[in-house]
Amino acid sequence: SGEPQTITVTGAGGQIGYAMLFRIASGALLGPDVPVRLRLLEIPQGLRSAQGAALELGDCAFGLLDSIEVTDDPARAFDGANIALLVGSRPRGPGMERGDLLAANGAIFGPQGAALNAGAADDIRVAVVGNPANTNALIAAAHAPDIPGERFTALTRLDHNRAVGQLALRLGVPVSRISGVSIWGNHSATQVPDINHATVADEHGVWHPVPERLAEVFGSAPAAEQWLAGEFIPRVAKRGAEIIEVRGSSSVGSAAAAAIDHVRDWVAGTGADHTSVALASDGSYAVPQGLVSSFPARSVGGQWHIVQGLSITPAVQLRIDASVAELVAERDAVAALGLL
Ligand code: NAX
Repeated sequence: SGEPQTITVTGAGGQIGYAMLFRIASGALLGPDVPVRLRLLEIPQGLRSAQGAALELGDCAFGLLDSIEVTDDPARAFDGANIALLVGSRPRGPGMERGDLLAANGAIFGPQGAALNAGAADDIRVAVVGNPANTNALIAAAHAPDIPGERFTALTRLDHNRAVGQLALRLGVPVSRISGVSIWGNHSATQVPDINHATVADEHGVWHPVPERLAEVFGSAPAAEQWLAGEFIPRVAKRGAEIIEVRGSSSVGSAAAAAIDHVRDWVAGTGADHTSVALASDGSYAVPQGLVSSFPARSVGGQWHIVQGLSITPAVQLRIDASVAELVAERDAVAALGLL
């Protein structure tokens, strides 16, 4: 069996943390051969809840679970961390201005970035789940000058998985027959689900372009476009609100599953299909360098590589421009607050 890996989960006393911990400890993150050391970081109000989760994890007698530690000290939590799942954040309260939200999260993600910089393992990989996820990742990275910027990512895999799920449903195929979906931009209502490079396998395993299949399903290409703009994109972008309405509580299990997919693919590789991940732009697709934006990406050799050379339709480009503009505004706002 492999060397134990240290996995730090922040907000571990919250809902997504609770859903995530059992799967991490059972091997869903790093596979059945890698023992895990869990570090659960909470603020003082959340400690009891995290301690309760730790008690239950012990009761599972997971063979891979090497140890669990619960703490409210970021330095302790990130010491030697190989993987950090930054879930705890300050959600937007009623009447809270965007500036207040960004400032409150800067006060969380700045110090956590500094603690990662001071103590994390050389191979640290960071996935930010807590919203506003892209900009929180930007802030954390800015406080970790010794960690390569590419190690800071934010979660858009839930949006990606939702898009795959909705497309599969409409085409009447299992998700395993869908490939090549992309999410661009911010993890927010401006996110851009893009199916223009997606393919769908028929019952013989032959892959067909999704835009062509949709045009067949809807009778014409314009009718398919109408479905994409009027139903598919808003449904994916507003799925969180739909879940709250139906379930009476926010997305928890699917968010935890997406975070695990994100890290597992980062470590183990994506194979032929690409996925979506928010990472610091290298200037690809004219997204300003350094901005943490979602791209279609493959993981090879433990590193994300943005899929290059995709042709962007004019309609998608307009949406990407709006989402990137939102990210630039968030970055400028946190820069003005002195958080970068
Ligand atoms: P909860 O409120 O259940 O849990 C958050 C936990 O974080 C709480 O226990 C709180 O005490 C803790 N916390 C707050 N500040 C902390 C700090 N400085 N250090 C350590 N812990 C801290 O929220 P939950 O439903 O678990 O959601 C967590 C975050 O995920 C929210 O910001 C939410 O908006 C975000 N989401 C992001 C998604 C994505 O796709 N990127 C989707 C799901 C989710 O909405």
